[in-house]
Amino acid sequence: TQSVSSLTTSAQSTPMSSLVEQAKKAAAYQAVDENFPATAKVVGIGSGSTVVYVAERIGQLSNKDSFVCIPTGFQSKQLIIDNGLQLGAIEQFPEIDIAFDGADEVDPALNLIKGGGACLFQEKLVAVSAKKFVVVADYRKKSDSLGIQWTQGVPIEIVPNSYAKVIPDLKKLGAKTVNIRQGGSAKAGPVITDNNNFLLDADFGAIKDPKALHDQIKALVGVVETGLFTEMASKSYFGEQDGKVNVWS
Ligand code: ABF
Repeated sequence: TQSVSSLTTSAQSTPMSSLVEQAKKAAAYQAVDENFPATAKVVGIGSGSTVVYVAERIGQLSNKDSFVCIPTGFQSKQLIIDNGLQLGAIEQFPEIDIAFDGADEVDPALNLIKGGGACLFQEKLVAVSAKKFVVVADYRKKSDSLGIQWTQGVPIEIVPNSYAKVIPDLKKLGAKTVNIRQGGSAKAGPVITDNNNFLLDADFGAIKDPKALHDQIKALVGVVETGLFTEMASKSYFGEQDGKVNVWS
């Protein structure tokens, strides 16, 4: 078997990994250039590898001392600091002018699956607190229907001692498999979120109605939040393999 990072496209000999990197950067730079309000005072910075380029681009703005940035997790906080941006807390700045974040999967109605990076709660808090929420991604994240491209399941944050109840409840709602996300090795044990919770990954196959599924999951005792983000994003920027950027709105 060949690892993804060593694959090359047949059209050109650019390694797949650098095509993806270029796509992420192109999407992020264009999203910032087209959407960043000159008068922004509070800016949400999401998590993941595409947002790295969002923070880089925002860090190049000459007025970067005139706004604060609200993080969605530890990595996000580091990105803000590393790019010379002012760090703020959402408790202090609950009204966000614009937020940028990545996604694991995006459908044409701009429903999202997020949480592959385990920061979904803070990401959703920032997204719903923002007047405008812009998604940045590469071409692999586009999907006709959620649950098709992202096959690891819907990330769901739960209170730790509720898993034995929530897992069968999710299966009753139609989940084919539900896994407690593990920390990378058998010895590591469950991933612990920034809020000291567990994450479940529940595979529902193709999701016909993301909002309805979110509502059903959210109603289960023990569930803190789901990685289904509906009616939040106003635009999604996808970097393509040919270097262009596709915008869904
Ligand atoms: C965060 O980072 C998550 O919600 C999502 O899981 C992930 C996307 O990361 P990347 O940009 O690295 O694909 O936005």
